[in-house]
Amino acid sequence: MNLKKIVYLFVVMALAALISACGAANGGGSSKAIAEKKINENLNVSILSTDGKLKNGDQQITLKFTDGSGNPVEMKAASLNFKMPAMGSMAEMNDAAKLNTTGTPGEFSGPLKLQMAGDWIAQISYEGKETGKTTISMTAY
Ligand SMILES: [Cu+2]
Repeated sequence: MNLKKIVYLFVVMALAALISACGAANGGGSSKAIAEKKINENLNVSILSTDGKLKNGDQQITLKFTDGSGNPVEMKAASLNFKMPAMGSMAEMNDAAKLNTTGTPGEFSGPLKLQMAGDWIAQISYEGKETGKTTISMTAY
């Protein structure tokens, strides 16, 4: 290995360390988008998790509101419930995320426990400069 290669490797490693440090500073929270929806020209909502997947069982989930340019949109309150309509003899299921505000405006995060894998309807409500409700169809694995 020549010196150039060693310097190059060092720079790559330093960058990798920097990127992972930024990730950790992000509240150690959920950071990969699972689903996104454009509510209107000025408002988008996205659902994020630590690994970018919606899972059967326990997980940490984040709800994030942004404007058309990707900047945070502050909300006073928001909720996220996962509903599975009744299927045959199985009654309707509802699993709500226990969301809290985070250090980031327009971002709410908390634990979620889904009872089963399969298709769920994410029911989102929000209160802020705009107030409303929306749904996103999602699949848990
Ligand atoms: Cu079910």
